Amino acid sequence: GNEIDPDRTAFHFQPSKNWLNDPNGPMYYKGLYHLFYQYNPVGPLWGNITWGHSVSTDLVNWEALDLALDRTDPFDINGCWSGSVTFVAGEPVILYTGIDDKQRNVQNIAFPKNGSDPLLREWVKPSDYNPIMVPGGDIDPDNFRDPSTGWFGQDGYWRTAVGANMKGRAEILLYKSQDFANWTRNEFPLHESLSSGMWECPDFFPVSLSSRDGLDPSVNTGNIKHVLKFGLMKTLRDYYLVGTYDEKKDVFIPDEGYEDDYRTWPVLDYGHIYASKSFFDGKKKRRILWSWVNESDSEADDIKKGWSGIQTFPRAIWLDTNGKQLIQWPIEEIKSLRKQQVQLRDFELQSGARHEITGISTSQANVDVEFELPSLEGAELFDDSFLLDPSKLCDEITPSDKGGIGPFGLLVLASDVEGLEEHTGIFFKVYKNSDKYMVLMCSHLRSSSRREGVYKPTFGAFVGVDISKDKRISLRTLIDHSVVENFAAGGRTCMTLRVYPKHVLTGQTSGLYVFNLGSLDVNIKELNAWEMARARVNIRNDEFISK
Ligand code: DQQ
Repeated sequence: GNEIDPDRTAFHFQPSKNWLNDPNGPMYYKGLYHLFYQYNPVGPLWGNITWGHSVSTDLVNWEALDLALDRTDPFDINGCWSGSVTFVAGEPVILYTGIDDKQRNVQNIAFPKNGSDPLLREWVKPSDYNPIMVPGGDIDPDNFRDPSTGWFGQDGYWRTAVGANMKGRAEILLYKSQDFANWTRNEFPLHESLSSGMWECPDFFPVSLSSRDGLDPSVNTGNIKHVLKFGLMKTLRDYYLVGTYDEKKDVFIPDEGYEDDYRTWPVLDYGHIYASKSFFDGKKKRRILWSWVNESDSEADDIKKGWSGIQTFPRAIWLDTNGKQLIQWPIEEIKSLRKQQVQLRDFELQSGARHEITGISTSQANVDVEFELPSLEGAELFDDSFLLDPSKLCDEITPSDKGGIGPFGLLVLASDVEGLEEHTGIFFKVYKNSDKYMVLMCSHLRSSSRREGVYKPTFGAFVGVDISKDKRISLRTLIDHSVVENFAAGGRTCMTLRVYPKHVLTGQTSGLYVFNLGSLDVNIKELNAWEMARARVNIRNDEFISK
């Protein structure tokens, strides 16, 4: 019908309808970017999983193609689950998990039917090859999946990493092959952990210590580290470890300082994302990451709107010069969507102030702000028990108790009426812990929507910056109707939110505010906000597909 769907996004990747989850097999090939994704072709809830497929020239506008992988063979008749793409002799090859006719997780391979078609419309799954890896022995057939992009070793063998749960121990199994078709499991896993149950969607890649450029997955020389990234089924969060890859032993060795305790590991995004996947973009020599952002409303709402799930806006990722943290930043192509801009410079945000940013529409916007602190005196102390669960500390911050330094930050998607009945807060507060200053970043969703059945958690994280040095903290926020992506301190700490404002249903516009509830005045060094254009995302175009 003609009813407006206020939750639908304008520049985030989503199919025109139905269910989407994990991003799969992203790649750049013959002038086009490809993104596949876990897709239910017949409904808005998880099930009947196939690989949806879209292409783009700029990673912003997307053309929808037909399914790349469908459930047609005994080795994937119950689902084409997550996987990756590897370039083998210049041609893309898919490795993916099939749910077979015995309901087992098996690994399969698929090849382009015609590698000279830049759209890679058809894929073949040779039955004399498939399945290429089967569970058995110590491998649980329910927990054996998500083959990573392959990498090639000095010894002439390909490798791929597969997630598995071995009686409560998470293992990233390593398989080797000379021809990419026949695979043998290595005696030792690439990595294992006792702390956390099944690891899904392993992503293993080199990162440079001296540049933001991305690296081909097979690089293992020079000034580099390796990153092992994965999703924990237990917490539905993505984590990563930085370390080295010993190619002789075929094991990943996390850097010193990591404990086998997932609560201490860096979280890729402290908000609401899962099952992320990165790839090396040979065109611009960078590594790009997508993550699935699930809905936070009810299944009934998803059925009503006919769709569920989006991808984050693509992010370039690289290793911080400290060699410890991944940095994530929306790819530069986002600038093509910028429309009108408003700006604040050296704006004094006094204690207790709330100031509206006017002049642009802010339900589809990009906000960049830098807060400057005149001093760190008066920072509150906090209990060490919060170190492992910063969201608890965030939960205790309420508008009525005036803090020391902060909370200051943004209110987004606010109903433009007195009292701000609906609003989402993204803010900072500076604490002192022993003799160290720490920046807490929080998102409050408790007042984000008046709609019922919506999950409205509080998210929190400590931002990895030394605030005592430059006394500044930056925040970049992408607002797109029902999703808000936040990047603190230049992309060191990310927090993605789902927000379902109700006020827009009655034609009300959404407001954007800067605020400061701390007792210390804060200076806004600079704020730039752009209204964003609508991208062309997966509008079915039969002419494009058949050309
Ligand atoms: N989603 C896929 C699995 C993967 C999970 C199934 C992670 O392959 O482990 O849709 O979200």
